Amino acid sequence: MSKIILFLPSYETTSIMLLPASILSVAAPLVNAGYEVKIIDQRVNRLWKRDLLNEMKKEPLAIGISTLTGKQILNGLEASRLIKENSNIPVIWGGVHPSIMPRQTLNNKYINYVVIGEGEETFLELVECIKNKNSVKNIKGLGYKENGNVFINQERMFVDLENLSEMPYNLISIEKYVAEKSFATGKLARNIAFYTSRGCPYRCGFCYNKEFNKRKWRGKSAGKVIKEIKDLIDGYGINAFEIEDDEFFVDIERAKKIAELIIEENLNIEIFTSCRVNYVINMDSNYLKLFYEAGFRTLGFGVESGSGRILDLMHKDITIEQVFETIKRLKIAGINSKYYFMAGFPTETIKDLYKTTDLIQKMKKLDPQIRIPAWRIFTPYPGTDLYDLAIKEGWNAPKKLEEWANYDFNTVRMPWVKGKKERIIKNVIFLINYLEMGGTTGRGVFFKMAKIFGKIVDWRWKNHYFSFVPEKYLLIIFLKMKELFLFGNANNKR
Ligand code: B12
Ligand code: SF4
Repeated sequence: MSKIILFLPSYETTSIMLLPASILSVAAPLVNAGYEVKIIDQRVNRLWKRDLLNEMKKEPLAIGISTLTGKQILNGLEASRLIKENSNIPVIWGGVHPSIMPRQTLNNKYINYVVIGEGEETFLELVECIKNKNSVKNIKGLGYKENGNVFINQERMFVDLENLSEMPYNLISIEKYVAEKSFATGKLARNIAFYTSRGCPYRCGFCYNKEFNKRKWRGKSAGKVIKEIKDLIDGYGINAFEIEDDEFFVDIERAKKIAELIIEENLNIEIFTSCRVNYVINMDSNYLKLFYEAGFRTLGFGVESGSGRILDLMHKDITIEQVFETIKRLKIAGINSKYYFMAGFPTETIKDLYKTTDLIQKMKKLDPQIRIPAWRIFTPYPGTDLYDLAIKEGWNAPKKLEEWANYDFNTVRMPWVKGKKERIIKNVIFLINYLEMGGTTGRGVFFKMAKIFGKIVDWRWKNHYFSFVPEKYLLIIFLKMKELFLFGNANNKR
């Protein structure tokens, strides 16, 4: 039986251990076609080097590596170098980053092929060609090198999600990816990442979707989604699902049908997924009640900025009024909500930043229970509209694959984020994290101490006084102590 290795590099930016969905999806059709697939997930395998070298001795046909933009690139390159220094096995890169930057990726000497876009069909065809020593020039969705030249073949159409093979969970130790807490409620549960659709029709200027998914949303049917949920319940005792779709609610009738079937079949599960505020304002109370009953206990929303100008710049296509209305409606429905923000957009002024902090304050006033998980730093990912604007505003885009390794959401690296602006952003990020740890809303002795700081935070928020935060250092010590006492074992938290 021919062998294929699939490698998922670690990203080091988080403690979350989500299912390695990218490589599992690519593995599924290979398994069906009779290939032996070995998955090495560097995030959960400290002995990955030993395992990779051992598997390479069994002469696999090819090794596939999956990467997003960011740290995974560096780790993926380390693995690729190891492979090339010890063998002639073809190295194939796939995933969001190589798909958007195929030429730059192929310019790296350790990489032979790039699979552009969804990998299920392309990778299988490539592996068959490698096995039979056939030409790859007609494989749609593939980039390759020949005589030192890079070639990019014709584009591939999207795969039909309805006909995709089941995820081959038997290739991994699934327990490594089951969290002990429901991501929707934080209660004890068996939580797993889950996917029901791909793509999104919106056009947010910082998002990969426009380039990667061409604004085309594709969803599995409600019946298929329910079958897959039931398989996870029956097979692995899962009762909490973190739906990681780009946008679950695009086809509202499908979403409604899924909710109805969950209730009808009495599945008794909890669900977290993302949504858009403009969807909620089109859902009446019956709709929201239905989703609550089906177990949708938390919804996540990208709001990004409190400045209308910045929202327009990024084509977010939402309004601040919709944000307030969403908070009110979800509060009544009993559904928790999280709102994600970003800072450091090109042309963003300090006034714009204050509009965002003002908005956060108003939102928290409307419902103190809402969560603001983070104020992330804007990063110009390749293939996005704001990427071009960032270059116009003076940012030097990476010229080589490895230079992209430093790009994630958490680092201030844009030339316009400096001086007072940088101080404000960094301090607000810190203060948001503090508020999120229950600083002003919790109970107990630590929280009482936190309340004193909470008052200062409130004052800062009201007066836009963020550029100098000396008590930050006291808070850091305090939070470290609190973490030590209260969250000593907190794994899988986000
Ligand atoms: C879950 C998730 C995470 C998880 C884990 C991701 C993981 N690798 O397991 C966590 C929360 C850790 C995470 C972290 C980050 N994420 Co994230 N994440 C997602 C999310 C929601 C789902 C990813 C997923 O599993 N999709 C399902 C699978 C089936 O799709 P896929 O991965 O694209 O795989 C298909 C193809 O790409 C291809 N393919 C993929 N790999 C391979 C390999 C081979 C060999 C082949 C042939 C094909 C192939 O075939 C697959 C099947 O068709 C996506 C959005 C989305 N819905 O896809 C964002 C997304 C991937 N994340 C994104 C970002 C920006 C990040 C962060 C940088 C954010 C941060 N905190 O800094 C970090 C990056 C971590 C790092 N690299 O350092 C961006 C990526 C942009 C980019 N240019 O890379 C996305 C697209 C979100 C967005 N809207 O912009 N993320
Ligand atoms: S709504 Fe979300 S998934 Fe869709 S384009 Fe905007 S950020 Fe991307």
